[in-house]
Amino acid sequence: MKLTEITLRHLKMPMKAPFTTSFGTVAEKELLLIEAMDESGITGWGETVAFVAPWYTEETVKTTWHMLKDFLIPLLLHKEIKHPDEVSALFASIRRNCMAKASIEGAVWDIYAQQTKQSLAQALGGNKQRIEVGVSVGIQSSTAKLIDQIKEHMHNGYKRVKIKIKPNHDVEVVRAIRTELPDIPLMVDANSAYTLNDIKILQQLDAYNLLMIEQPLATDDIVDHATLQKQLQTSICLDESITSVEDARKAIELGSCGVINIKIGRVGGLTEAKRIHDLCQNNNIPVWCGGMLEAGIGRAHNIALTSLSNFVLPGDTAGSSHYWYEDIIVPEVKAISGYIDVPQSAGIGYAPNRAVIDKLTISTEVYRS
Ligand code: OSB
Ligand code: MG
Repeated sequence: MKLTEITLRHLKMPMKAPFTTSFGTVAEKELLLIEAMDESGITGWGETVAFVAPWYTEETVKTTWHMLKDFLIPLLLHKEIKHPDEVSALFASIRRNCMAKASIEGAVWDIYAQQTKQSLAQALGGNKQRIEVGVSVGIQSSTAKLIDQIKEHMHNGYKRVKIKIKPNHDVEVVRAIRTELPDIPLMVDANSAYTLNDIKILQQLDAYNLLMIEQPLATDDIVDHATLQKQLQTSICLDESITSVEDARKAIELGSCGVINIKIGRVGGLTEAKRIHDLCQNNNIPVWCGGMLEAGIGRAHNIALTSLSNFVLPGDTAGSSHYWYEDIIVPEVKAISGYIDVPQSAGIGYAPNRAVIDKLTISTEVYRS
C-alpha cells in the first residue's frame, strides 16, 4: 500500500466525570484522530492517547501533532508498505514519541486488515471471540463514593476493579473496600507516586489479596521495582516503565514485575505491543491491555489487541458509556456482563461516526505531499 492522503483532526471530548490519578485530573479529553487513505481509497483510523499535559509520559497533544506533521507523515506518505510491521522500521530515525508513532501505525494496520479482508484482531493473530474487561476508577472525593462506584461496576458484571492510590490515600482506602467487599477482584495503580522509602506502606497492601500493584515507583525505573518485588508478596505490574520489547526483556530478566500492562500508545504501536505480548507469553508473564481514556477508535484497537491469547487478565477497556456521553464510532463499544465481543468484520470493525467527529473537531489539516 501507499498512503496518499492523511487527515489530522484535533478533538475535544467532554467526559461524564473527571478522572483523577496521583498525578492529575482529566476533565475533558483532547485527542488527535488520524484518517489515512491508500491509493485504492481505503481509509484507516488511528487515535493519539497523549494528554494535554505531560504527567503520564513526556508526550502531549501538541507534541503528537508536531511529530506527526513535521516528521512521521513526511516519512510515510507515498512510501510503498507491504506490511504494517515495516512502519516502526521507517520511524527508526525518530527517538521515542511512541504515542505519535502508534497513532498513525494504527491507521496503517486498519488499512492492511481491510485490504486482506480480515478483522484487525485476525490480522494481529488474535483468536478470542470476546474479551474480559475490568474498569479503572479514579480517585474520588470520599471513600464512601468510591465504594458505591465499585459496587455499581461489580453489579454491571465488570471482571475486576482497579483503584488509584497515592501516599496517604492507600492502605486505609483498600482496607475500607475489603471490609465491605472482601472477595472482589481488586487491584491498585499508583502511577509512580512512591519510592523505595515507602516500602513499609506498600508491604501493608500484601494483607488485602490484591491481584497486583501497578507502577508503584518511578516512571522510568526497573531496578528499584526489582528490589521492591523481592520484598512484596503481591505481584508488581509495570505500566509507565515499559515502552518497548527491550524494556520488557530487561524487566523480566531483573525480576521487576510479575505482570505487564500493555498500552499501544506507550509502546509505539501494535507491532511492538504484539512483540511484548509474545515475549511475555514465552516467559510466563501474563499481560493485560491498559487504557488511556480512549475514545472509540483507540478503544477498537485495544479490543483487537486484547484478542491475542496471552491477554489472560481483564483489561481497562470498559464500554464507551463508561466515559462518554456519545462516542465517535458506531456501534458504540458495549460491555455486557464484563465481556466485549471482538468484531469480526474487516478492519477495526467499527465505523467512524462522522456527525459526532465533526461536532467535536476544533481543527483539521490534510496532508497529500
Ligand atoms: O495508569 O492506567 C493508567 C488513565 C489515564 C492515564 C493513565 C492510566 C489511566 C487509567 C484509566 O488507569 C484507564 C482507562 O480506563 O482508560
Ligand atoms: Mg497505570
